[in-house]
Amino acid sequence: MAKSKFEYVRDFEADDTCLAHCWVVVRLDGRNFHRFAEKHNFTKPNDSRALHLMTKCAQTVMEELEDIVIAYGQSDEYSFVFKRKSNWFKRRASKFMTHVVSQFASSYVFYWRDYFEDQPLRYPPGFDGRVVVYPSNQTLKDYLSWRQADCHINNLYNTVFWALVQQSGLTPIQAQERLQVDEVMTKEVRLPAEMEGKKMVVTRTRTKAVPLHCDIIGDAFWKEHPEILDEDS
Ligand code: DGT
Ligand code: MG
Ligand code: MG
Ligand code: MG
Ligand code: MG
Repeated sequence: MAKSKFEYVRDFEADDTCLAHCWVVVRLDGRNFHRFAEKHNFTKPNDSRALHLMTKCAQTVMEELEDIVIAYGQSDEYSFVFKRKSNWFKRRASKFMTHVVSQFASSYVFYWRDYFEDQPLRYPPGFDGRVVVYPSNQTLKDYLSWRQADCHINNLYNTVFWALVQQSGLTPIQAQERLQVDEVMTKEVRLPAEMEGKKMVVTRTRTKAVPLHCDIIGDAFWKEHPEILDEDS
């Protein structure tokens, strides 16, 4: 087919190919979920319906899209890691990001009723997305650790801190001292009892994505799941 004289406009498209052999991470985040949580009567600080819905959406993304090896989520955000050698859509960042975010957002609406039952969805939620590439296993693990540490700091710490102050009558300083034991979070921890002895297969894109609620900062998780960072998976 002959090229039209208009073909040249393609040259205006920017090249957004992700650097070869790097881990590609897409992180999405709910738009103005401060308001969304209020309008939908989310319980504070954690609404288990909302969190489980987020995880259902992440599972859907992992099952519908190619080459995602792990996803990590907290609050109104989720990160998806594409394998280093993925050549999905020729590694175009915009393709990775838009497919992840649109699949997630439509799933959020599609599965809303399964989790919120008698709480109607009052307006369409939105999510932003970004792509970051990480050049080594260590930087990827540090990225995921950063997100889990963020979760820990924002969520667990504040929850327990205010419970100690408001419900147990401790002073803020006493509560802070009590929470010093949080240091153990940086040590290697065991997987939850229900996961022990279980063999998990997560290397194939089309296998079922399984939600785990465990520490990913320590080495135990990564030793238990060497396939995630395996270059040839
Ligand atoms: P953004 O992301 O800049 O558009 O604005 P927000 O409001 O989404 O801010 P962000 O993402 O930094 O913070 C997440 C908000 O979502 C935060 O205000 C608390 C709310 N949120 C997330 N999960 C829960 C939950 O389980 N329960 C309640 N009550 N609120 C939650
Ligand atoms: Mg934000
Ligand atoms: Mg948000
Ligand atoms: Mg957020
Ligand atoms: Mg098309």
